[in-house]
Amino acid sequence: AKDPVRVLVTGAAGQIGYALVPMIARGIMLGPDQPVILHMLDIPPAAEALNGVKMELVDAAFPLLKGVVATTDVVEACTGVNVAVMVGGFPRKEGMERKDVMSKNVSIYKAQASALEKYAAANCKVLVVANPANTNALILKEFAPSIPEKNITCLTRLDHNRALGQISERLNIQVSDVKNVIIWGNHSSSQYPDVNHATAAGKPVRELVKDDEWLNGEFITTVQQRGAAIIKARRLSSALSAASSACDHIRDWVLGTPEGTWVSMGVYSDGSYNVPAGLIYSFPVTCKNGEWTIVQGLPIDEFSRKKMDATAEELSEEKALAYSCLS
Ligand code: NAX
Repeated sequence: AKDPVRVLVTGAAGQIGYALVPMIARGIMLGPDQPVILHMLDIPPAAEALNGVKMELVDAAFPLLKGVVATTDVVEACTGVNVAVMVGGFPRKEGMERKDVMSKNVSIYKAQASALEKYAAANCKVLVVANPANTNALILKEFAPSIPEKNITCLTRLDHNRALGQISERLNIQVSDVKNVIIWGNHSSSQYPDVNHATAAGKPVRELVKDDEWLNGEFITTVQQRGAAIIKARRLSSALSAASSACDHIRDWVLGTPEGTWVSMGVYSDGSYNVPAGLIYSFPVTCKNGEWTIVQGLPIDEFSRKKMDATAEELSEEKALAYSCLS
């Protein structure tokens, strides 16, 4: 039998946490033969709720679940973890300035970066879900210099999956037959969902849809605004789809992407596609042997270029704002 993998979920008493931890314990993130030990972190006001989640995990009697650590202590939470899913953060509340929210998250991610750097297992893979996801990941990278930058990523897989879903609905083709959409840039409404290289049942999506106006307009805004549409409908933000996509992100990263398929991940830019180096930016990637590689050489038209640059610009501004919170 395999040794258990330790998976940290921060913000585990929250909505996404509640959807995510049973998926991990059922083997959806790391595979049906991979035992796991869950480390769950939250803050003291949520300690009792967190303990309730732990009780439910015990009650569910998951065969793969070999242990549960539920704590409000960052060091205990981070010790020995192989995978860290960072869902905890400070949400924007009505009337709050952008800078105030940024400042709260910068201090959370700075502290958690230091704890991961000191106490996580070597080669720990980190996925930041909490918003502003790209910039939180960047702060985490800055304050955990000994963690390789390749190990620090943020979630744009939900946006990617949303794009697959919209194409599937429009063409009435199974979502499993749609692939190679791309989310470029920020996990925010400036993201650019790109279908120029996407296929459905092996054929180019643009040829099948035959409606460039929809693809360049409503399709893009629907994906960009999907989070808001879910909030309007549910009066709560997306949780099951976010949790499921976080599992997809880690599973593909660890176990590899299928041949001929790429996925979107927020990763540290090396300047590919003329995206400024030093931002955490969502790119198309393939994964093999536990490492992601940016898909190279895709032709980029003028329409795409503008949208890719605009979302990069927003990320540069976020980065500047985050740094201004450090001083
Ligand atoms: P909830 O407010 O339900 O849960 C957040 C949890 O984090 C709470 O239990 C809170 O006590 C905890 N927390 C706060 N500060 C913490 C800290 N310093 N250490 C540990 N835990 C802490 O939010 P939920 O709906 O679960 O969303 C979580 C985050 O995901 C939010 O930042 C949200 O904006 C972000 N999202 C990101 C998505 C993505 O695709 N990247 C999509 C879904 C989601 O909106």
